[in-house]
Amino acid sequence: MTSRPARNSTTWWRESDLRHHMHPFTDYQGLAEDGGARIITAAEGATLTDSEGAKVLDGMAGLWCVNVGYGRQELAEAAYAQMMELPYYNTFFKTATPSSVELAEKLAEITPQGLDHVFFGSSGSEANDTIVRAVRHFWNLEGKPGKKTFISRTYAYHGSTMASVSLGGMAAMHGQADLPLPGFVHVMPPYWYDFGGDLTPEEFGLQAARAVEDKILELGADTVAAFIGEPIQGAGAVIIPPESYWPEVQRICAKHDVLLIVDEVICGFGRTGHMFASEYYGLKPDLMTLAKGLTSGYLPLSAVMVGDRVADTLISKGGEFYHGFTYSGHPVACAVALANIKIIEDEKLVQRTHDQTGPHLAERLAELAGHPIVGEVRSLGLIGAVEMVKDKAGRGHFDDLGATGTICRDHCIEGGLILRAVRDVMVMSPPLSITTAEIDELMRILRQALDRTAKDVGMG
Ligand code: PXG
Repeated sequence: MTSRPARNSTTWWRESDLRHHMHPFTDYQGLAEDGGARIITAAEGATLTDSEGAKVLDGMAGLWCVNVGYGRQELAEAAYAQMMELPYYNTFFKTATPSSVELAEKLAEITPQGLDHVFFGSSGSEANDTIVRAVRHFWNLEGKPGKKTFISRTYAYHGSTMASVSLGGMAAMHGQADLPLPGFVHVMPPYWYDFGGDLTPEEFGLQAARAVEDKILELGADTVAAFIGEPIQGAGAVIIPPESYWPEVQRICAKHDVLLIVDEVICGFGRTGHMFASEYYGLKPDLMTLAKGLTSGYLPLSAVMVGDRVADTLISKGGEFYHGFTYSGHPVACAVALANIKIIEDEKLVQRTHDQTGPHLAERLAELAGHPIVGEVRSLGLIGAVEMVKDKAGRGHFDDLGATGTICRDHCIEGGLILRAVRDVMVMSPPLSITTAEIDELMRILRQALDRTAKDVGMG
């Protein structure tokens, strides 16, 4: 009989994890070959601790979500108090709970004007599925049942359920399940670095927006339900559109009576130095997706903000909306969201990101722009990216796209920093509570990782 390692030791967790746990977005054989998962046991501020006591700076705020940072007692207390009072009740069958009501009102207050109704779920994916259901129902009620197709973009990420992954523009995800579903199409993203050629960013922004109009005209506006976009494409590698892009997309959607859905799952709750990126880009969405920073990831919760036009029709003509989740409006998650928004407001985290930490990150990133392996740096607020390339002058990628990103990510981890690599782009999205000294530390480790990566690929 083989003896098993002591329970609750690193080896036991790793072995047991490999035996039973199927992780998201994971190559299971690869994980086993690497000796299993790193076990994260604790966190405070922007720093994680693993089961061997190693400290690591979390440059990703978990998965783009822990906006207020780890270790917030207020959030634990809000959850505890709500659990003692009422741990669960549903919002089906003409019932509500005080925290779900209060949160709906708060979200109507802080989101852009005209978004006054909320539908709750537990994840960004559920929220985007809800939007697909609501929008199709809306056009049926409007007497335009032909308007069913959703236009999105290559490299978009809107979730992992069948409808939300169809909205997304990730080829690898589509490939594994014969997706996208019918009725979901994709156009070029506003990614100047890759697709802009000789155009200026502003010229290219207009061209990328016109790709939306071309698609509407190709399909016929009477078949197009909505356009969906993240203000800044996060998981796509922090694609920050040229300033000309969003006003033109907004104009095109209005002209063809195509609903505009803005997915603020990553950008919302201060990430860009604005409470919502829609404020920065002057967007007036018909629907908005919220999750992640809504609770800073302390509990799962998402919200669809439904604009007046869609809400009025659903309410006045819709009858029963046959849609919902057991945990829609979960009272504990809503109580935590309220406490989380209070922290963001009380500590002026949005303003701090806008005035202090965001500009500091941008300045420090700019210092990396001259590095031989760096093609471009980009950021807005506390979301940023470093694009690594083989040919700096020609904006030319490495042949084995993604390999250099993996090397650099591993060097970051060795140095004590967690960043994500998307293709060969190092992306970052630290907690909004990060200090400028911690940003300096992040940059020190990243620069060292870039130096080592450049050497590894023969460019150092
Ligand atoms: N919309 C956007 C813009 C997202 O970034 C979702 C929707 C889906 O949310 P849920 O809660 O269903 O995961 C997301 C999620 C990555 C990564 O590797 C990004 C996300 C999720 C998982 C991994 O960058 N974003």
